[in-house]
Amino acid sequence: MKLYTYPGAPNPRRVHVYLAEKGLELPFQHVDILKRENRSPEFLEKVNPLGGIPVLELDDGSHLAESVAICRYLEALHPAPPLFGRTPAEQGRVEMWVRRLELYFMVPVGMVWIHGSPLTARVVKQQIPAVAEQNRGVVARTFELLDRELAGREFFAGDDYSMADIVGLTTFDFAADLNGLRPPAGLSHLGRWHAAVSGRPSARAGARRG
Ligand SMILES: N[C@@H](CCC(=O)N[C@@H](CS)C(=O)NCC(=O)O)C(=O)O
Repeated sequence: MKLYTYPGAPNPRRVHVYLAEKGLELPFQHVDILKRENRSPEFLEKVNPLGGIPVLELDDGSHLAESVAICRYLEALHPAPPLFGRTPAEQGRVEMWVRRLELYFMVPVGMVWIHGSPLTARVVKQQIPAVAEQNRGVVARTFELLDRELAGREFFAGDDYSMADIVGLTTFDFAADLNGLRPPAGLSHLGRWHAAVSGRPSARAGARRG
C-alpha cells in the first residue's frame, strides 16, 4: 500500500490524522499539487481521473480516492480503536456528522478558497467574488450550528472522538489558516472542542509546515 499525499493540504491531512490516531504507518509518495503534478495526464489516467489527493494505492495496484473512503477501508482492516462508531446508532451519527461537515463546512470553505483567495487566483479560470462572499456567510452560520451542537457533548458524534472530529479539525484549520475564516470568540463550545482535538498528538500529522 502507498498513500499519494501532500503536506499541509486539508484532505490528505484527514488520512494522516486518522493514521496517527490508529498508530498505523504507510509509505507515502508526495505529489506536488502546487506544481500540478496531480493534474498530469499520467496521474489522471493511472491514479485518479478527478485529480484530487489523497489516493491510496492498494497492493493489487488499484486506487482508492476520497479521504473518508480511504479511512473507511483502513477501518475495515484495523477496527480498533473504532473511529467510525461501534454500535449501529454510533455509526449512523458518525456518518451524519461526516456528511454535515463535508457539505456545510468543507464545501463552502472550499468555495471561499477557490473564488476568494489570492493564492488560487493563478490557477482558477474565473474567480467570482460574489460566490466567495456568499459562502463566507454559509461558513459563519455553520460555525454557529457547530457551537450549538457541541454545547451538549464533547465530540461531534457523541462522547467519543471519531472520523467526524478529524473532518471537523482539518476543515477548521483550513478555514482559519488559509482563508482567514474564524468563529467569533463568543462561540466557546466550538473553541473548547478545537482546543481539545488540536491538543491530541495526532493533530500534528499532515499539518502545514512552518
Ligand atoms: N473529496 C476529496 C477532495 C480531494 C481534493 O480536492 N484534494 C485537494 C487537496 S486538499 C487537491 O488535490 N487539490 C488539487 C487539485 O484538485 O488539483 C477527498 O476528500 O479526498
